[in-house]
Order: sequence, then C-alpha cells, then structure tokens
Amino acid sequence: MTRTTRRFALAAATGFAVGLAFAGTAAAQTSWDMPTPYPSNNFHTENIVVFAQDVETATGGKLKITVHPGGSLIKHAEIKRAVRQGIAPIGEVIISLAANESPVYAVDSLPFLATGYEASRKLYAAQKPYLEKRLDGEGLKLLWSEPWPPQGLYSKREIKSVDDLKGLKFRTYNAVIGRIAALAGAIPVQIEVPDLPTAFATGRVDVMITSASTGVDTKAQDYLSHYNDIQAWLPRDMVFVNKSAFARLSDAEKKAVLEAAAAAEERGWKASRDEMNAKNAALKAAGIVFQDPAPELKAGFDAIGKTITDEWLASAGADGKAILDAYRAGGK
Ligand code: PCA
Repeated sequence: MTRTTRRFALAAATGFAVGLAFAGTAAAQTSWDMPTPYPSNNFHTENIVVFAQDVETATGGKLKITVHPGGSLIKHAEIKRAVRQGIAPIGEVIISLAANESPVYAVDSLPFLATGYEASRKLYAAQKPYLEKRLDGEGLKLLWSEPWPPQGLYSKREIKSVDDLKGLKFRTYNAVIGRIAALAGAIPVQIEVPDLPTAFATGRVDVMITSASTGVDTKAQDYLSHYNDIQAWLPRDMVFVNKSAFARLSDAEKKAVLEAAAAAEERGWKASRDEMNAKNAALKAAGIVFQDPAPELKAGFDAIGKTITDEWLASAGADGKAILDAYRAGGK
C-alpha cells in the first residue's frame, strides 16, 4: 500500500474529512528540474529522459523530473554549483569540467590512459570511490557516470603532426585539453557545445578534440573538413543529486531513483558504443575526411599524453597513485 492510499484508508476508517487525504496527496508530490548541458537529441540526454520516466513510473508520479537540455535552464559551467546550492536538485555535467577543482575530476580525460570501452570501465571502477567521496564532501551524491565515444581531432585541413597545430586556436571543454593545446603550441579557447558552430564560423577556433557524436550533433561538416580518429580518451558525464534534496525523499522514492540510475548507467555504456559506430559512419557519410592518425601525429600525442599523466600524478598525490594502481591492477 502506498503512503497516500494508507492515509486515505485511515481517514475513511476513522471518519476524517476525505479532503485531508487529498491535501496529503498534493503535498507528497515532488517536482525536480534537471539542467543538462547537451542537446535534446544527444544520446546522454535521451538516456536521462528515460531515467526520468522510470522514476516517475516507479513512484506512481510522486517524483517528477523535468529535463532541461542544452544549458537551457542553467549553463554547463554553472550546473555543478547550482546543484550544490540546491538551486537545482539534480543535474548532469561532464566530470572533467571540474578538473581544476580536484585531480579526481580529471582522471577520465587523461590522454591515452584508457582509450577503449573496457579500459574506460576499469578506470571508472578505480576512480569511483574517490569521485563519490569528493562529491559527498561537496554535498552531492553520484547517481551514475557514462562515457562519450572516443575523442578525435577535427580540423579544417589535414594534420600530420603535432607541429601542424602550432599557433592554431584550439577549442577546449576542460583544463586538460587546455594543457594539450599549450603543449602543442596552440591557443586554448574554452567553448561549450551549443556555441560550437558559431565559434568556428566566426574564426574563434580552428581545431577541436571531441567525439564523432558531438561532430554530428553540431554538423561539423558545415565548418570543418577532417577528422583524425586518434581515440585519445573517453570522457565521462556524471549525474548527481543534491544530498539534502535526496534525503527529503521517501524511502520508496530513494529506491526508485537509485534503481533507475543503475539501469541508466548500464544503458548509457551500451548506448555509447552504439553511438560511436553510428556517428563514425555518419561523419563519413556527411563528407568529412575520416583518417587514422599519421605515425608522427600519434607519437607526438603519445608524448603529450605521458607528460600530462605525469603532471597529473604529481598533483594528485596518494589518491592519484591509488587510482592508477587500482586501474592497472584491473588489467587493460
Ligand atoms: N562532446 C562534448 C564532451 C565530450 C564530447 O565528446 C564536448 O565536445 O564538449
């Protein structure tokens, strides 16, 4: 019996005004607004919409989550703070957007550390306890995390070596890419996905590293011509909830959220693989020159990746070492 029906039965049995029972029903309904950064037709967003539907169904409509995609309610850069402050109860971000707050937020974006889905899942397992602890200290509870497809290099002409990137304006979505750009002698420019087409069209940027998914979402063929499939890393998004907002839910609602989140995580990992295959094909079909990296380019990026991982380890201390040790113990 649900809380509402129990109350209703009690009210009827004891002769209380039935209206009171309905007042109780209205008060038991919770509505959550959920800001997310990526477009409504992106696979992460679609997965979140299914999560919201699952929660609504499992709670019999008592917890309703309205998804606001594309930074339409709150801009990407503000989402984490907004959920910490309870301005929004729940949200999605790419983890590495917070890389400058703590090394634990950067580990899934270290270039060439974990470049395939299996390795990425192992890295997540190694990172997760530290990620949860860090978020907990910020008043946030991790619900799940899922990867983007592998990151490749987009440009307006063929790039054969890291030297070819010198002096170019390099679009970033986190501080780690900023460091890649700097090590390549390029100029980092932070830009969010909704602003990409305009940024390229107006010459604010020349190159970017992102997935085939985002290339297709933003119609990269309109402003770029080449894609180098360097498979540099698989950055992950995370969905988290404000701990106080979560604590205010009934036990049944908490269970519904956690179960829907666990299902979303599994769906998200699978959807990402499907997305990689579908969007690699779509990029080619759209006329983008799709290439494997030239050996010199690969060697140059490998060296940059090693430098960045060493720098990260130096800054991440004992926790960083423990994450990498756990990852490597999990085998690649
Ligand atoms: N797309 C997002 C994050 C990683 C990705 O593949 C972006 O370009 O910002």
